[in-house]
Amino acid sequence: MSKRYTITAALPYTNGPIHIGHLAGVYVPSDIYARYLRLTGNDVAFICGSDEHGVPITIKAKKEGVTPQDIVDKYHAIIKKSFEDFGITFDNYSRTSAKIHHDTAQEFFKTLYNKNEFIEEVTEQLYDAEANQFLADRFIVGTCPKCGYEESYGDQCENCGTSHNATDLINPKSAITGNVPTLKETKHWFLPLNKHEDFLREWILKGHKKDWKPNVYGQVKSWVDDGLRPRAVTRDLGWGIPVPVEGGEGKVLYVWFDAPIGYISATKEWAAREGKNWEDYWKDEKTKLVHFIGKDNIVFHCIIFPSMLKAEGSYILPDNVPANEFLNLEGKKLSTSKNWAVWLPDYLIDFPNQQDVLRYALTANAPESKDNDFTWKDFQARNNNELVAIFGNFINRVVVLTNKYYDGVVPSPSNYTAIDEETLATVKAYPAVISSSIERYRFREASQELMNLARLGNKYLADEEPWKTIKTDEGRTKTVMFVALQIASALAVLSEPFLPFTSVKLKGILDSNDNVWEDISTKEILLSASHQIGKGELLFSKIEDAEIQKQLDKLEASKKANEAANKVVEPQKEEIVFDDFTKLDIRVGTILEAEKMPKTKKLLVLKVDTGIDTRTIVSGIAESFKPEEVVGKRVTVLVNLAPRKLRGVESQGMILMTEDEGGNLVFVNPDIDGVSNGLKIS
Ligand code: B3M
Ligand code: ZN
Repeated sequence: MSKRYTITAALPYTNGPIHIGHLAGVYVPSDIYARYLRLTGNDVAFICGSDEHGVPITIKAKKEGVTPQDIVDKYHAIIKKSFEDFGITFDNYSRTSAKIHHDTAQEFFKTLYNKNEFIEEVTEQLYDAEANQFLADRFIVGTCPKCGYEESYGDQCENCGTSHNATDLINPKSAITGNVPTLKETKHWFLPLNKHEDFLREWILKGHKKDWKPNVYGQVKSWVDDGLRPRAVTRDLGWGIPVPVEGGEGKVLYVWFDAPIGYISATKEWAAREGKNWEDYWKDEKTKLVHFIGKDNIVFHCIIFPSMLKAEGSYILPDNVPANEFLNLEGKKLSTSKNWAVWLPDYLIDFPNQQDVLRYALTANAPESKDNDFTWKDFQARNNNELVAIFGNFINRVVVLTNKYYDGVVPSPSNYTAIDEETLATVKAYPAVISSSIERYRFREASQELMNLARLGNKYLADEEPWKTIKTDEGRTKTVMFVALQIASALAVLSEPFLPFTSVKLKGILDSNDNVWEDISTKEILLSASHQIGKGELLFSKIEDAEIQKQLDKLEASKKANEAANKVVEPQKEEIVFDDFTKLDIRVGTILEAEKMPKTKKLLVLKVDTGIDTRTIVSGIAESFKPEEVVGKRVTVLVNLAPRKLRGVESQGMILMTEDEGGNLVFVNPDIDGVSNGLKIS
C-alpha cells in the first residue's frame, strides 16, 4: 500500500567537507531507505540541506580570516557536490541561510512566543570580557557535570552525549581567549522542556512499542527519567537568525532551534518548486516522518524538536529516529580537526567512479547497533571478495556466455528441473526478504541479502555448468542461461538502493529497464526469450594491495602532521645557575639484569653497570617494557640521586627516559660507538 513519507537526513554543518563517517551514519542509510520507498511506489520527500549557523562556523571563519558567509558558501558547494557524486537522491538539498528558512524559523519562534510557550528570563550567562562576547555552545569548554570529560562544550558533551546549559560546566574556559569567564546578565527565551515531560514519556513509550532502536530509546528514556529543565533557544551572537520579537535585538536563535526547522523550510521550498502542498508532508497524521541522524543528535531530535513541534501544535511527530552509532577509522575516532578521516572528495580522486564500492563497504559494516571500525583492508576485502568475486563475477559470466553462445539473445527455456523451479522461487522471495530488513532499518542485513542473491546465481551456474552442457545438451544450456538471466535481472532492480550506479550499468548491459521492485516477486519472466542484451562491461574491478597501502600511508602522514602541529612543548622550568647543573652526575650505563617488582604493575628492579659500580635501580617502566627487553640496553643514569626505598628495595639512581611521538616511553639512549660505561655526560 502506497504511503507518504517525509525522510530527513541530518543537516551537515558547513564548516568542512564530509567524510565517510557522515556517509555511513546518515546519508547512505537514508538514501537506501528513500530509494527503496520510491521503488516500491511510495510518495517520498527526502529532505536535507546545509546547517549554516552556529558557533563552529564562526570559529572556522575567524581561524581562516574570512567571513562566516564565505565559509558556508564554500562548504555548501563542496558538500552538495559530494552528495550528488555519491548518488544521494535528496528531493531537496537546501540551506539554512535561505530566505525561506529564515522566514520559517522566525515564524515558528513567533508562534511559540505568542502561545506563551517560552519562559523569558534575565539570567547570568558566561561572558568573556576580553573578547567582549557572551560564551555559549562551542565558545566554551569545561568539565562535563555528568561524566567528568574535561573538554565538554557549552551545550553538549561529546563524550557522553548529554546536553546541558553552559553554566552547568565545571571549570569553564573561553574557547576564544582561554580566559575564565565572568557572569553577565542577559535576557533569553527558554523552552521549558520540563513542561513536556509527561508528553515525552508517553510518546517515547509508544515509540518503543513501534520498535525504536534500543540505543535511541535507552538514551531518550534516561534523559527523561533524569528530569528535564528549560533550555535557552536564543543566543547573544552575531551569526544566525535574528530573534523576531521585542527585546530580541542583537540576539539570534540557537542553532539547534533553527536547524531542525530547516527540514520544514526545505520541504516548503521543494513543494513550491514541484507544485505540491508541503503541509501534506508535515501535518497529515498519515504521513510517516523519519529522521536519520548520528547518535550525538539524539537529544535534539527526540526531545527538543518534538517538544517544539508539540508546543506549536499543528505538526506530526517523528515515527522513528533510526540513529546510528559512530564509525571509527582504523581503530581511532574520526576527527575533522585532527584530519583523521577519509574525505569524500579525496576518495573520488583516488577511486574514481567507485562510489558504489564505498557505499557497499560502509553499509555492509554500518555502525547500526554499536560503534564500528572502517579499515582499508576491510574495504578491499568487501570489494575483492564480494563485489568482484560474487556479484561482478556472476553478472560477467551470464553476459559473456549469453553473448558467446547466443550472440546476446536471451534463449528460450525448455522444461524446468526441480533445481530451476526452486531457484526461481527463491529469487521471487528476495524482494520481501530485503524489504523486511530495510523497513526495520537493518541496512547491513539488507545488503547481505542482496549479496546472497548474487551468491545464489553463482552457485546455480557452478552447479549447472552451462559451459559443459553446451557440448552435450543444447536445450538444457538454454534453460540454464535463461534462468541465470532472470537472476541477473532481479539483481539489476534489487541492487538499486544499495549500488545505484551499478544498477544503472547493469540495466544498460541487459538493455532492460522494465522491471520494478514488486515485479521480481510477481512476474513469471523478467527478461523474455529473444530479448537482445548488450555487450558486457566489468561492474567492479579488483583493488590491489598497493592502492590500500597508499591510503594507509596517507593516514599515517596525516597523523604525523597532526602530532607535529599539536605538539605541546612544556614551558621551560625556572632558571638555574651553572653550579646547580654541575651538581648532577649523569653517566652512561648498561642494564645487566631486570625483573618485575612483585605485586606491582609499574616497577622493574634493574641491575645497572654505571662504570663506577653495579647497582640496583628501581624504575617505573614495567608497563612499557618487559624485563627481557631492557637487558643489555645502554642507558643514561643520574647516579648521585639520594637512595630511596621503593617497596622495600633501595633504588640508587635514576634512568633518564623520554617519550616518542606516539607517547610511548623510550630510553634517552647514549648508544654511540666507542662510548663506555661510566663516561660523564656534561
Ligand atoms: N548540524 C549537527 C551535526 O552535523 C547538526 C545536525 C543538524 S540536524 C537538524 O552533527
Ligand atoms: Zn559528558
